[in-house]
Amino acid sequence: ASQTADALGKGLKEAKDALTPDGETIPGRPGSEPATVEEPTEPREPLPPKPDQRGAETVTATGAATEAPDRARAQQGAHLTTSTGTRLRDTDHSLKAGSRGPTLLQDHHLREKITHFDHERIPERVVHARGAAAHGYFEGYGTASELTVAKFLQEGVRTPVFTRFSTVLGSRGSADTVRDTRGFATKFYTDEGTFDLVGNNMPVFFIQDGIKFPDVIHAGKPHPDREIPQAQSAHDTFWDFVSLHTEGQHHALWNMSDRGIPRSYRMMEGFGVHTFRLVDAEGGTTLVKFHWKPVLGVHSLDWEEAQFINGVDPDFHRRDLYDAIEAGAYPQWELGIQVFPDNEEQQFEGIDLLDPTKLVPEELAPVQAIGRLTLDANPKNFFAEVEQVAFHPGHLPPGIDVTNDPLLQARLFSYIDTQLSRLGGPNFNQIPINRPHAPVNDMLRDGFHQHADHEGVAPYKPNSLDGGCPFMAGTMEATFADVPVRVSESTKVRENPASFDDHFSQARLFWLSMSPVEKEHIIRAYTFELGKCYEDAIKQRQLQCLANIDPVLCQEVATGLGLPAPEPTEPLADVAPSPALSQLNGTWPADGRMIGIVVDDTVDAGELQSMRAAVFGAGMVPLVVAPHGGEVAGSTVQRTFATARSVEFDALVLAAAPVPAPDAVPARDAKAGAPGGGALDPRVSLMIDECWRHAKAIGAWGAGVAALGEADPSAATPGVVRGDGPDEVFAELQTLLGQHRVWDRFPPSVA
Ligand code: HDD
Repeated sequence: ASQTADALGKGLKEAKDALTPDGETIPGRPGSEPATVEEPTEPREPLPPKPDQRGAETVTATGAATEAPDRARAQQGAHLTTSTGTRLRDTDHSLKAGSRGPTLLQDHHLREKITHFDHERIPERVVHARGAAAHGYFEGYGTASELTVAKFLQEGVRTPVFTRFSTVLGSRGSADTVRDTRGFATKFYTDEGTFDLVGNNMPVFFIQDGIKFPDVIHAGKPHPDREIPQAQSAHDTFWDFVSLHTEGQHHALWNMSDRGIPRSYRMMEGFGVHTFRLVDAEGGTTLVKFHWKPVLGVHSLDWEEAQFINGVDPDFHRRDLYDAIEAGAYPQWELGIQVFPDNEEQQFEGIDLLDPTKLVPEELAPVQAIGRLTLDANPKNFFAEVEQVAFHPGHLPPGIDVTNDPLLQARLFSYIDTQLSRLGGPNFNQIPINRPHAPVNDMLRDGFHQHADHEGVAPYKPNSLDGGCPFMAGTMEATFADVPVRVSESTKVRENPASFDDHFSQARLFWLSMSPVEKEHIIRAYTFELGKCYEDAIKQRQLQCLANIDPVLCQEVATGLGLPAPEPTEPLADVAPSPALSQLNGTWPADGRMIGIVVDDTVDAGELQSMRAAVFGAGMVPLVVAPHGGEVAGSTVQRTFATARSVEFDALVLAAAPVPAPDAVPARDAKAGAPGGGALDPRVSLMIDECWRHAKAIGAWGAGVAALGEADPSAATPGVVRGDGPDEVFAELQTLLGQHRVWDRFPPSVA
């Protein structure tokens, strides 16, 4: 409690530092000194990383041994040097023939500095270009031990990991909260070789065969002539493709649902999508689908809110992940598997397990937890780690294998190939973030960016000159062994099995599984996206697809577009809903949520302290929002009315009803003469209005109740809490936050 109280007196940064799960204060950055205005002039060693950061593990290029920590550091010594270690006296002036003369070609430092800068950028990923990542660890529960020999899944085994989250369509500099699928890729540095689980936050994909990947991505990316729109599917080429290529309809429906706009990377599910094969100690096999279940639950933004955020804070998800980890609110997921028998049909309850446009409802095959992922450290260097990390679905440890899913098969080719141009050659697994933690002896040699200094003369097998080394593993040792799966068909064909022709039944299953609120959001999303298309023919073709999914969905979207709703062209599938697909089915921890507290200079210091203490005590972050910076009632102000926007907060608390000071703020902030202009500062009424529209909990006590009265005359509005004091108000807000949003504020228009 005293640590919390201490933290209350400090700014946001320090306050967050205090928010470790066990309540301990994180010490300041070791070796750092308080920031000074002057640039230090005395040479000194580089500062170590901040406490919340950790770089790639310092194993050697071949993973064989650990380097001495000092040798592994990128910056050494106190002095500026050339890249070859010669100390420099001046880096501000090029070498010239006289102070007004031309620059001399012999200035090596100038040329080295500029040349390196000119080549600082590498090609961004062709998909998933924008992302954020964190280090952490995975602990196996041992519950999968009977199904797989994979050691990292055994009970209590702890494996370092690096997880990168991403959007799919946008460029590296695009915004975080666009409507899109999110990548969820985890690199497990296991003792038996690296395992990459390269999944998404949706369990199905747009295409059934990887040969169509360039088609779907060309359709989703900006138009090739003007390169707009950026990072979104709300345009003609995307809807042209998915309305013609109807196997994409199920995934498109997931994108139009709230899953397309997650509240946070920390609050997303992850899916391996494909069916994988586990191999046990006797060589027996089982088919599985991987699931990541977030401890914080699955939550989403409101679409209008997501659009605002793209302008107000395009780095919203990246910031949220880094801030939470820095504050000690470490995000966690459980890894789970759905288990199916590995028989010749590769079907389960009539669902084709090799078709990546299909999911298996959890009601038919429950997700069984097999381990836990914790992300507990931020990257030290974004480029070195997040940009250069290279995942590959074929990076598999003993005990996990692929299936014949034709999408997965094409991926097995694509991911090495793309790194050749993105990371500039075949040695990308020697980049520190990609280095395996298992010993490596691979007989791969030379090539661009070779960092390993290989010994011996015989990188071939068989050899006698290097004593026969490296040797093949014996039958009793853990190796990656190809499962002798019978290949059922031996004729070469370019075709899919007939079961792949069902494109609508699971889209209907997803639709029917949604709650009324979620259905309404889906209708709005389609109406928005198709409303952004120019071609009526494309809108009509997509409406035809919606008719084959559900007539209500089709009719509602058609009404919004002002177009007739077509009749279905095939019978509606008779499917049972899967309640597990709905996000609105429980209460969840609210760790790391942001609570905006609106104050002014009239606020009671003790009450404000109580509210902040209550928010901290619940593992959330209070942000004091005031008319001016500095301090109010002894508390540091984290946001002013000029810098705060409602979208940053999960709930808003009013401790005051700030009145505009006509002389102190520009006329339009004083709302003077505006229609309906009142006594409340218009920036505060906007915050309240937006929080209300976005179904966020709003609380007020004391003078703050008057602010609510003006913006929301209906005392009965759900999720609007009026109380006598801060504790009472916060207790109710906490309950509301457990359900994420107050959706019952707006009765949905569909059943
Ligand atoms: Fe892919 C990146 C996920 C199908 C080709 N993909 C990439 C990333 C994720 C996924 C999360 C980013 C990894 C990172 O953070 O670096 N991709 C998927 C999922 C798919 C899928 C879940 C279907 C189930 N992908 C897919 C196909 C192909 C590719 C069918 C090609 C045939 N994907 C790539 C790529 C990328 C990539 C071009 C771009 C950058 C990279 O690989 O390293 O190779």
